[in-house]
Amino acid sequence: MKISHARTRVLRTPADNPLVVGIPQPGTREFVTLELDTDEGIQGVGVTFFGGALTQALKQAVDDLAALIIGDDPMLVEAITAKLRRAAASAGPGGVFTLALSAIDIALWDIKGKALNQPVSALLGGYRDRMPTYASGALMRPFNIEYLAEAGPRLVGMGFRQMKTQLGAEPSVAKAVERIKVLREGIGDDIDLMCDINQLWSVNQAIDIGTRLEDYHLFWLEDVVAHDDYQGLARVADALTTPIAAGEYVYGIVPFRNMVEHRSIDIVMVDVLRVGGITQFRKVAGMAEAFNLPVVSHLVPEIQVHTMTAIPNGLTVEYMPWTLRLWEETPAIEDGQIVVPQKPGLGLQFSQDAFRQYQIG
Ligand code: SMN
Ligand code: MG
Repeated sequence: MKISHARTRVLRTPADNPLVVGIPQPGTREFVTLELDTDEGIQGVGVTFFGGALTQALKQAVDDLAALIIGDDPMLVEAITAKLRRAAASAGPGGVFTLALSAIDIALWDIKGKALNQPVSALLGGYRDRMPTYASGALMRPFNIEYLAEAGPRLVGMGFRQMKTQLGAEPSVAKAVERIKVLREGIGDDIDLMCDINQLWSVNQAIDIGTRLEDYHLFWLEDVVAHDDYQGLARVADALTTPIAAGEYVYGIVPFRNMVEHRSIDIVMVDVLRVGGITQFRKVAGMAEAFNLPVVSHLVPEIQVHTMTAIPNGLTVEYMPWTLRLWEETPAIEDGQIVVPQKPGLGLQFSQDAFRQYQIG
């Protein structure tokens, strides 16, 4: 089998989240999609984003990389990605290059699954056919406390057993603690509650506020300080009983080595686009396993359901619905668990309606 053709598009969608009810969500998000064809009629699909103002450049990067692999055997994923790394030279290892590479890597795994008639989850290891997932993007930092009091129980009513909120913009420590108190009281003690700081605290703030939050039994505190302050993060992880999660902001696999070596994190969060695709995700998962650490996924649940259910140390899949409208059908959620589609490959097909409605390039 040979790669025969690549087609990329830029889609601009509304920046909403169906898990948010009754709050206007202005703005848009942009995604780059990839359809990678082979001479045997099998097509692989991929997606990438985080391009910001460089989204057109990201599309171009996917086009330029894909042009280099026309004629290559799509089953040889490591050989292809190694070739693309060499070709990109010093445009890597992070940033637009890696985001573009990830779209190609994801499409190659989709092709491999379709060619071998197996879901990608099974190809990668096949540990289970479903796993816990948590509602994300629904209890955000700008939303007021009255909204949190309503929205937390509403997510429980929708069947979620886990959910994530955010802190980091409150005018006082007391206001930060109050938000978590209200949420915990609303959802009860049996629901897992995570909290994302998105790098907004200093080490001292993280230890101070984190200590005061211990009573509310958070499932994890995420990205409490700057993502590359591995030693600072380790001080926080050491000071708190609450598990510390991080990893979504780093590019490639090497920063994970630094985080686990410094004992900066208790939970390894992997963004499949920033890490370099499915191929690199597996390597980080293995590294985490060697350190007895669980792995959690970041964004694109429809893709991460495969990476996460393949591994023995997967903890929970982030159910952030941003990309779901790009596809005809996405993985089911049953009893708070995300279910692996049993179709070959990723089990995903781009929605032609989404292309018609949202394509801008
Ligand atoms: C997040 C980061 C980037 C984009 C969307 C959401 C957030 C998360 O940190 O963990 O979901
Ligand atoms: Mg996060």
